[in-house]
Amino acid sequence: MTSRRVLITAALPYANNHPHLGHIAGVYLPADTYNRYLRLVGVETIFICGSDDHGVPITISAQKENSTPREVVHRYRSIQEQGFSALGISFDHYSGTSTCEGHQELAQEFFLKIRDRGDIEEKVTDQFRCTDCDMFLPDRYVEGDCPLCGASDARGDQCDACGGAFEQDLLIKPRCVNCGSNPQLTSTRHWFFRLDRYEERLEEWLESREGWRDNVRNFSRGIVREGLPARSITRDLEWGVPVPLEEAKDKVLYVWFDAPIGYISFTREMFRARGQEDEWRSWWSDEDVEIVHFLGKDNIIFHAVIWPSMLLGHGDFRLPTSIPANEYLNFKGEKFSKSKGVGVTAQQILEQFDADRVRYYLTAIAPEGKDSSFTWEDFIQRNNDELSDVVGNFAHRVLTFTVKNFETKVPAGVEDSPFLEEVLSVVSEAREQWSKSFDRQRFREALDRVVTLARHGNRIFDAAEPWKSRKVDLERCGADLAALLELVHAVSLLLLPFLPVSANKLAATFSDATADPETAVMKLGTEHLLQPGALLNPPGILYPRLELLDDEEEGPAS
Ligand code: B3M
Ligand code: ZN
Repeated sequence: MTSRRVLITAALPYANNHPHLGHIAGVYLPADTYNRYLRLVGVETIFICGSDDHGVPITISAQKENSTPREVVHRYRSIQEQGFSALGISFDHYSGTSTCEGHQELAQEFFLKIRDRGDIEEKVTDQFRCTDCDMFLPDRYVEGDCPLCGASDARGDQCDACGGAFEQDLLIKPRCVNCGSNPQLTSTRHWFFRLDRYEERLEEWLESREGWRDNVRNFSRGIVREGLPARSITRDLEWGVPVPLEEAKDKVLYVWFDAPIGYISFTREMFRARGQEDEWRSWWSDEDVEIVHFLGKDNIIFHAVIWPSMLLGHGDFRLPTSIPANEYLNFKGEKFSKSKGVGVTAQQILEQFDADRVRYYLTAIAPEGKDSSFTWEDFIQRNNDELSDVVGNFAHRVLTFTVKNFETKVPAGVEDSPFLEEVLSVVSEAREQWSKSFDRQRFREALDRVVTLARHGNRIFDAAEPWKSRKVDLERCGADLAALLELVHAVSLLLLPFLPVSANKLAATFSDATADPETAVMKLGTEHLLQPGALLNPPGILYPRLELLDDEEEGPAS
């Protein structure tokens, strides 16, 4: 039996913010859920993430907070790690681009290898420079009026108000973000990645991708077909990976050049820490490994066009197998945004609700094919209508009935239940569809399969009427209950990737049968799996109904 191997990454968050539900729903939660699913069905995986420490976002935060980039990174990295772990998002390794052993060297190696092929060229260009601050003002360091729509807070070369992009020198009334003074266009030398040389190979590769989400594939192909201009990959900054050239001493690599290399350097760091010196290499170079990058849609171009070009230019590593990018989760009609104070952070919601409630809702409304919207009312309602009234209620009915009438043990005689066949058939159908949805990376649909299974459970419970048979034919009643317990067991296992804490509690009811959940999942629906007479360990009410708080519009009080 050849074992399948999947390397999962989640986009590296800039180390300057509190993770909010938009990030979680779009990137980290689906990645974690997918990882849990794969492990549950016996696939070998590694799950890699860490912080994106370099670049202008971090230096601006440091200046605003009157601190250093290193301090900012240090502080936010632990905030982010805590947020992720509180939500049950468990990486095998969480590192950071400014601290990972060997990251800098690997990024420099990429630069030099690509340059050796002749695919990096130098150009002198005009960039804004602030004389008062004595520095060049890359990207977001300069603000001004948008040359396209006139909005007053366009940043660098793009405007959030109209979504337009333009050359930096077109910005009207430019000002330095630091000190507000008027910067001057000044010439400076930079290094450009000749993406045009990769167009054909990218086009061919993108065309051959099967099973990708349309948004990702079409968008990337469109960009490549339009033609790829050379992209500047160096910056006049102090914070970052130094450009490995004598003549570029005061420059660093563009943050988007070094960040994705973190996926590789973090993998290497993890294996080395485990004492497996060279194991990382096979994960990045063996043909059988599937490399899956989870990210938000604003990162597609970097992962589906630029990063593959970098990998081709380096030559030793394989290209991503799939790039499940999500659309946005909105909050009251606006994109979640820390800087604009729109949305809810992981920490805020976890002060009021268990992680599994958050995981449930964010998966149920995951912005997979299009944007979706978070509202508090809907959060409460989906949790109550589905998790409490369908899943929780079904498990609770079956289990309390067993506790009261069958000494908390799996009753004997399941084969004699006329409902067994139907139970096995809905379970095997759910199990199969659940896998299919997961394999297509449709997590929302996979979750829905499980809720539907629990709905079947409630229906079968009603049809079996154990409260009646109990009085006339206790054996028959027990047989039906045993069949229904099979169904509860199946629900608990299929929920494991989504709701690690509560599903584990439910699965622990059947400790005999779930000692080895991997095998149990494989067998679901093929035969009955519970041992007659096995003692159960029911969890009590798993999903009590949630209340909408007074301050519902604003969400739970903080
Ligand atoms: N830090 C961008 C972002 O947070 C960036 C992702 C890097 S993934 C290599 O949107
Ligand atoms: Zn200035």
